[in-house]
Amino acid sequence: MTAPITVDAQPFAYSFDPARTALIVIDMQRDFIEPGGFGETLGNDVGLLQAIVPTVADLIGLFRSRGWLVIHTREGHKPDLSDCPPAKRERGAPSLRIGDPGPMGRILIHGEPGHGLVEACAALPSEPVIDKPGKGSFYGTHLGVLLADHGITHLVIAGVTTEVCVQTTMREANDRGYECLLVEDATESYFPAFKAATLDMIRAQGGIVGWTAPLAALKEAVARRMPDALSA
Ligand code: C5J
Repeated sequence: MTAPITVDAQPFAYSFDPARTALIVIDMQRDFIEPGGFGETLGNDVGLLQAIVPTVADLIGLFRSRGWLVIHTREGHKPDLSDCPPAKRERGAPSLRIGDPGPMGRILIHGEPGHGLVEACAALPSEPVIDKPGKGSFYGTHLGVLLADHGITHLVIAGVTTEVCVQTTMREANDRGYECLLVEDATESYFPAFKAATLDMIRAQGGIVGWTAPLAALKEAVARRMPDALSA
């Protein structure tokens, strides 16, 4: 075990061993973040999500600079929609639904332009990308096996949207025994009040779902413990 890194977090300090920690970047996909995608067709202001892209890229860069594990997820479905329950497809805006043709190809369908990650947060060929049919990253995926294979016990979490796929994944992970830190300024919602409420819920009752901290606190903790990471 390497000496732990301790982050000034809420509701109290978060300590992690980098060798047992993965960064999981949730659904930084064009369909949620860029104009013309699924998020915008649902009537949302994607500008809110676009604003965090540099911070998420910075966080990914921090992990890459140390050689720590980075995992990406993408929400999406097979072209025949066999993994998309009608209950999921039939809800939402009346205009465009999952699988319908949109400005960036079929909405949330594997391989379509909108399903891809935004360029600034693209995965390296060596980084696992988990394709998930649900909001949580464990449901219907091999994420649990992947984490077990790497001996991961701690997850640093970022991505969109805070109260949907990010929170669902964090709750799934918490129930499986992972110690989770959500990076506050590397996650965003179309609804600022929902983001604020989610951060409050996560760290309430002594960290019932986990911890939260800004990226600056994480970088400061890494730099304090490993000074050569300062440039990340
Ligand atoms: C949503 C997600 N919001 N990635 N997906 O439908 O949070």
